[in-house]
Parts: sequence; structure tokens; C-alpha cells
Amino acid sequence: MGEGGPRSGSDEGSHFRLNRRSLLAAPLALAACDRFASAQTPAPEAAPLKSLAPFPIGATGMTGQLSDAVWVAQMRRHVSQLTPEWELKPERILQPDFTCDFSASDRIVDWGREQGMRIHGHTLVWYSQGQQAFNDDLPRARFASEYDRYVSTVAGRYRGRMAGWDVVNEPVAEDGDGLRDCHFSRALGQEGYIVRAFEQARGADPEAVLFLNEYNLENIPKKGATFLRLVERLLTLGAPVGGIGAQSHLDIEIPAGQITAFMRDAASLGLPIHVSELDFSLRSDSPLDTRSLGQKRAQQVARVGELAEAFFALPERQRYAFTTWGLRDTDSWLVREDGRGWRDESPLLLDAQGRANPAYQAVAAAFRA
Ligand code: 9MR
Repeated sequence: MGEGGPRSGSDEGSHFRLNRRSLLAAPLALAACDRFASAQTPAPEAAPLKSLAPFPIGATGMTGQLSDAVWVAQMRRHVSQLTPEWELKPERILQPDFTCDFSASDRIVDWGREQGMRIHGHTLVWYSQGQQAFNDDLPRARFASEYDRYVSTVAGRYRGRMAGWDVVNEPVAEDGDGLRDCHFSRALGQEGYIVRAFEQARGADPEAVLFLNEYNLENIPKKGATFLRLVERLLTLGAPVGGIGAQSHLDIEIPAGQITAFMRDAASLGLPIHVSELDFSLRSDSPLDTRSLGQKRAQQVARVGELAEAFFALPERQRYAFTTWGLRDTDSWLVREDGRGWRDESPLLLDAQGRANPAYQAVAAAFRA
């Protein structure tokens, strides 16, 4: 996940290209729809996601989307919390000489606040970013002071405006066997860089809930266990970890019950939990997979429903927010950044037109319970 790659779809230019393509395609699509208009009533727009839940419902947004009136209307309709998908990351803010460029992050944060949305910050420290400035040749003392300064400058700039921050993103090794080795851990220690980031963030923004955020926690039980042990260990070291971020890029093949088991274990730590990057790819590249799309949809719906039920079952004070990584299928990095153009992908709760996907119904049912 960390190798999410370049910024395709993240900057204003590429969004313009995307929007332009959709605009060019629109007349053709409308003409095709017209032929059936008299025979079929169009499916209604989905009821606002935020009306389904007593806790914040989040989605990602980027500056490049702000000029898209349809996207803006859909976000306003459905979400009560915004996670900037790219603008708050070191790859956008941190310059090679350690200065900070907040032009894009200020824009997206201001926009979200103008809409009355709660803002979730993503992310202060991530093993996959910042290597150019924080390189292995930097003397350790300078590395440490620039590191502290970066974290406290970014968290401090948004002090009082963030509900929470993903302070450290993806600290656990890919397969769950221990912690990741990266430029930060090499200079400051495997736990040291994490503790330090939490301390700096706390000093700079005393009110924000400070999260450790990770993926594949439900998919790989060993990774889930390593992650929760890390949270406990950080707390014993005095790090002000205030929340657990489960990205939940769900593998729809997860055995039934495994998501619930992870959520139960996570809940036992007593901290707020953020389902922070939910999506659920239908894609399978195995030639041995002969299941129909309908069969895979059914499995997808079951797993998303299980996650929503497990989240809803948490004590109220532990339900920080339920966030999808993109709002409509076409907003998803899995669709946007998939150069191979797999046409059946549908990884989010809403389709391209803002209508409810089958997984939406599962979430609605879980939150109604
Ligand atoms: O969706 C994001 C994509 O547009 C970016 O190119 C990429 C690198 O910044 O990050 C993607 O988001 C990732 C998130 O920050 C951390 N968890 C995995 C997400 C998907 O790769």
C-alpha cells in the first residue's frame, strides 16, 4: 500500500483530464440511456450516508476534485468528515530543504471546514515518504531535530482544526512479522521514531485524537496481533496514542468471522477506532477464479456487512468514524489508478452516478440494527 506510487489523480491537472474525459463521454452515455428512458425508471439517488449513522461518516477528497460540481454535491450530501487523500502527506508538504509547502493542504482543509465537515489528517509520518530530505547521510542529530520540527510544524499549523491525525502510517512489516525497517527507523529506532512522532504531535495539537494507522489488520491475523501489541507497547512507553486506525482495504476472501474477531480484539484496548480507508475490490487476477460477478458481489456484501456490524457494535465512545477511501466507485484509487482498466471493479458504497451499490445496503442494514 505504501508504494501507492505517484500522484496520478492527485493533482489538479490530472483531475482536469479525468473530468474532461467524463464530459466527452457524457453525451454518448445519455444517448444510450434515452433509448430505455420510457421503459425504465432510473434508480433513485442513495439516501445520504451520514443520515444512516450516529457517528461521523467520512470520505477522501483532493484539491483536484473541488472544481467538479457533481463531486462537491455528492460529498456535501453524504459525508460529515473529510480525509484529504494526498495534500497532507509529506510527499506534498515536505520540500527537499525541509521547508513546508502548505498551499494545497490549506485549500482542502479550508474547503472541508467551509462545508461544515470534520477534518481527519492523513498522515504525518509514513515509511514510504520523505526519503529525499530524511536520507541516510543526514547526521543523526540533524535528522532528529528536522523530524521533530516537521511533525510539530504540520500538526501545529492545523491545531484546533483537526479532529484527529494519522500520526504514523503503516509501521508494521508487510506480513506482520515485526515492524518495518525504513529511513526513520534506521535513524531514530524502530519504536523510537513512532514514539517521537506521537510526542511531537501531542505537543503541537493537544486536542486532536492521535492515531496509529495500518492496513491488512483483518486480512492477516498475525499482522492485526502485531499491530495491537505495538499500540500497547507504545502506551507503556508513554506515547500518547489515542486511537486505532484500521484502513480496511478489505480482501473479500477473508474468512467469515475474522473481521469481527479483529474488531473485538482492537476494542479491548479501549481506544476509539477509525475505519479509516474502507474499500473492497472485486478484482481477482487468478485464472482459476471462475466465479460470476454476482457471486463475488455476494461475498463482498457479506464482508462489508460484517465490518459495519462490528463497528456499529462498538461502545459509542469508541466509534470515531467510518470512512471510505473515495466516495463513488469512480473516485477510488483502485479505479482511477488502475491502468489496466478492469471494467467490473466496484470497490465503494456508491456507483458512478451516486446510486447505492449492494454493499451500501449491507452498511445501511448494519447501522439500522
Ligand atoms: O489513494 C492514494 C493515492 O492517490 C496516492 O497516489 C497514494 C500515495 O500517496 O496513496 C493512496 O492512499 C493510500 C493511503 O495514503 C495509505 N493507505 C493506502 C492508500 C492506497 O494506496
